[in-house]
Amino acid sequence: FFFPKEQTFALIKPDAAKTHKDEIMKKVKEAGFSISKVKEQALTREMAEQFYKDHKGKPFFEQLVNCMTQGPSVIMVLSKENAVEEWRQLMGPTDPEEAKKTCPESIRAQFAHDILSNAVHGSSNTEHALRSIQLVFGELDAD
Ligand code: DGI
Repeated sequence: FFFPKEQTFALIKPDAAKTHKDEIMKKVKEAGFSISKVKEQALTREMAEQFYKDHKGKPFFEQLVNCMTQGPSVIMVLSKENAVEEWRQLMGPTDPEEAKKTCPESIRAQFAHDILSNAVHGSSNTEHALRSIQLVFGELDAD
């Protein structure tokens, strides 16, 4: 039987895409993820707002959207068993200071600048992942 692997939506944020892309990609592969799709592209405001719509109205929302749209991100679809949860584990806690204490091997412990420019993004559940994948890759596939 063939069991399709779970997919998640993952992204290297613009500042880390400039400075730590190769090191982060290496960790992705070493953790056993297959990179099903990848492209480098600056997010539109619409995309950033969709990924973070749960945070709309919070004091850091504007800054977050600006940070996410300021330059090209490395945008990926990652496949692995339990991909959504495993990618979030590899990212580590949102705040890099906490990440350094509790998950020193995580991407954020090693490459995040601060809580906002924290190197990577990943969907929090399979439904968000599917919606984000469609938003970024869906329409282009039809070309
Ligand atoms: O899924 P995560 O990125 O780990 O975390 P999240 O969904 O709670 O937050 C999304 C992004 O919003 C996070 O990567 C950075 C930003 N953020 C979250 N909490 C704070 C924050 N930014 C600031 N400045 N302060 C916060 O408390």
